[in-house]
Amino acid sequence: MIEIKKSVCVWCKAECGVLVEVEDGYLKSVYPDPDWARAVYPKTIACPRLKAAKEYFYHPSRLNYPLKRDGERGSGKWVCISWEQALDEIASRTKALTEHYGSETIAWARGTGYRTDPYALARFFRTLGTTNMCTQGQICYLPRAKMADVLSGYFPHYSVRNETRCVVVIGTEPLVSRPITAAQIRNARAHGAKLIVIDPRRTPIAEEADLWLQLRPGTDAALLLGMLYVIISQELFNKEFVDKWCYGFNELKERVTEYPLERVAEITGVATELIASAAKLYATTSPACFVEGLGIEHNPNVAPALQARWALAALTSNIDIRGGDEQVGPHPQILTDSELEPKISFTPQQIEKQIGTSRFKLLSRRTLELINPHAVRVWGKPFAPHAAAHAPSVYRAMLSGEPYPVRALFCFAANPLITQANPKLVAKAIQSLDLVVVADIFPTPTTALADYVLPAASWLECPILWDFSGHSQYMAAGEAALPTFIQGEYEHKTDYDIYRELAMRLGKGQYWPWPNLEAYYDAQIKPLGLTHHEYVYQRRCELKSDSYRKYEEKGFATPTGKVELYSTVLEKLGYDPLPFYTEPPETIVSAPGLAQEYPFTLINGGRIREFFHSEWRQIDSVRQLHPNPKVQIHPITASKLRIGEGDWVWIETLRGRIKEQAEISDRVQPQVIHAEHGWWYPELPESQPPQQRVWESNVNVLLDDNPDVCNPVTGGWPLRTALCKLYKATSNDIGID
Ligand SMILES: Nc1nc2c(c(=O)[nH]1)N[C@H]1C(S)=C(S)[C@@H](COP(=O)(O)OP(=O)(O)OC[C@H]3O[C@@H](n4cnc5c(=O)[nH]c(N)nc54)[C@H](O)[C@@H]3O)O[C@H]1N2
Ligand SMILES: Nc1nc2c(c(=O)[nH]1)N[C@H]1C(S)=C(S)[C@@H](COP(=O)(O)OP(=O)(O)OC[C@H]3O[C@@H](n4cnc5c(=O)[nH]c(N)nc54)[C@H](O)[C@@H]3O)O[C@H]1N2
Ligand code: SF4
Ligand SMILES: [Mo]
Repeated sequence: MIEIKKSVCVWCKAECGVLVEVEDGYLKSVYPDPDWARAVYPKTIACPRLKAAKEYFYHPSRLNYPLKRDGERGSGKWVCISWEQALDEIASRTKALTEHYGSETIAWARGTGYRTDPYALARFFRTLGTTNMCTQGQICYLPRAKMADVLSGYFPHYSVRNETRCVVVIGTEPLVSRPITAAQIRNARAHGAKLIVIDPRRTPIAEEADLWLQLRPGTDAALLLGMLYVIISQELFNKEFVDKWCYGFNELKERVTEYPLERVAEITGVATELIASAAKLYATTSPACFVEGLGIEHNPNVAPALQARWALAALTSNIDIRGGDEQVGPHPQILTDSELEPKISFTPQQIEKQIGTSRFKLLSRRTLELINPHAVRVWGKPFAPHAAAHAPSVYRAMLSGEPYPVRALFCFAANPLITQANPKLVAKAIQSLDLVVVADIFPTPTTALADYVLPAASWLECPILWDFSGHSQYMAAGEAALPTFIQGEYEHKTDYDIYRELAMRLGKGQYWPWPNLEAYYDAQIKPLGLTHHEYVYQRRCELKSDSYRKYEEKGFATPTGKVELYSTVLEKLGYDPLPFYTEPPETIVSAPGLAQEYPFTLINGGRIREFFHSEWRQIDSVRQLHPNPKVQIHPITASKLRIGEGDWVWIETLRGRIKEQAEISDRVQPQVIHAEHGWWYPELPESQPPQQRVWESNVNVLLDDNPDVCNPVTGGWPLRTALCKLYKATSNDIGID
């Protein structure tokens, strides 16, 4: 029998509505859903991943049964075991460890959303009583979201509309990373919007811009402070809004006097006239909104850059207006996990034990305590309870036993051996543990170090309820299209089922009354008067709200009820309440001696259309489109170093070297190079030493995660500025080709 199921693809951040054709439980095809309501849905997506859905789902290397290590860690030797055995053994080993060391001895790692239901994941570890979550959110999305919550009472997740008159794209290339946002920007452009792009590379979106500011990597905070200088000194701000709705204008005004344009131009390398034009264009063209990305979040100046970004939006009264930085608010009728079960919160002792948050405080529960009463006042419910341990500190604790022993890691939907900075330290830390459990869809360098590898279901097998942790304009839902289990062929489990079945074995079954993920979603949307299945068929994808200037009634959801130019929350946490600029730890300015040997600035990670982080390298039809990692090098630099197009080159920093293939391009400046991230070689056997398979083209080998160089507020590690040198690989060290 052929059925058409309505699903949501989460293989990248477009999160497209799709229809899945299924015959007797087998996947026939997947294609875009023509009725998908997301505003500017590109109806004909030429998406290589979607095209390869069958190849992915039935791939011969896919994990189909639980595996138990049968040799040294990393030896590539495994035995297939039953789910019963795997879950029983994991539960009893977990119990033994928590009884001996306390539950905080369990650390957990997760990657980016939307994969593995974030609420269910958090519920599992909350019931276990451990706060030691390592999340990529620390350098992706959480700084943006939390800083917006702290300063303005809500995080608008890309609110470009046709009415938007000016878009500031900073540190992101949405044409690759967020196709829906890119389409929204182009629609707004077609309706007359202006576009300002701030990026050290001439990206395709920069080529479409009215103004492109090619700044020196890592200097965004200074650039935005320069724009504030212009807006304040030329009185381009909205006085009425500032008087009534902004807190700390005079303090900001004074701070900004430290950033006259000549100084900012010197720091950023952007001409004074261009900064002034960008400031004027932004301040005089309303509604205006920001589309910010990793150029900010992977930047050592992440916190003050975000403060300056919010000050710009506030001074120009672009907050919570249609087409500006909209404040959609959490969905009033979708229950968060804590609303469903308020009893299982962490105890103060467990919170106290979270590693790293007494030093890096933005993502701590203390911050939530400071802002949640105001969220309740305005939104009727607290902010999503994102609170993350400091991942580099947790990995160090595994090695040192300080501040206490961390002896186990549960890793769900993450591949830290490739995606975490300083991954050789991560590998050493994982190697040292007593218990390592990794749930994934494919074998990865991280599963290679596990004691138990659990075969997770993909989105094609899971129901989905998607509201982007309450921040998206959209709500969307999809149904499970394929079975998780076919006798004799595969035995996958949804992450939800894994959490639940482990929790039952650990005596925490009372917190898991819903037998499966769909039932859990039914409970979350119960106030809507629909089941999840009905939601998929009756609503599917919808805008959450379009009301504006809600602050006029209840104020902003901040302690002062105003947008905080001077942050009372940061002040209480012991940080500078105002934005400022500091030179990143490793640049030609801060480390001129080092720069003599390592003269280039390395940026990396600009998204690759075909891949999602470390995924898809084993899917042939996709890999063929982009077989090797590429490093962008300016023609002048390449010719000086006698590097030709397609040559393999070594990129070396103080921490190590990796090899990528040269792409000679004037999209970067001569002193800057851009390397790709996420690379490893699944075609090489897991049993061989990791040198070539895991490290050889892994850009994170080059990057630092030492807590001393992490941003003091967010804890983020500096991914986008490092000094490096570059030289051609000789024929002897040319491996992968
Ligand atoms: N140098 C450098 N490093 C970076 C970045 C960069 O730009 N430069 N970007 C950073 C950013 S922004 C992010 S978000 C991170 C991403 O970091 P990760 O999330 O660790 O990256 P992925 O490679 O997507 O790894 C996710 C793994 O989860 C598996 N998976 C997918 N869906 C599911 C599921 O539903 N359940 C389970 N159990 N497994 C699943 C995939 O097969 C894959 O192996 O990388 C960060 N690392
Ligand atoms: N196809 C695909 N799509 C993806 C992903 C993927 O892996 N593949 N990953 C997803 C994830 S998890 C995320 S977080 C998003 C991220 O997507 P984006 O936020 O768009 O981030 P990137 O593409 O990594 O980097 C954007 C730009 O930052 C610039 N940049 C580097 N340093 C600086 C700097 O100091 N300042 C400024 N202003 N810019 C700088 C780079 O030149 C690059 O063009 O993409 C998502 N979408
Ligand atoms: S992988 Fe393709 S189909 Fe899936 S969300 Fe991304 S763009 Fe859409
Ligand atoms: Mo990300």
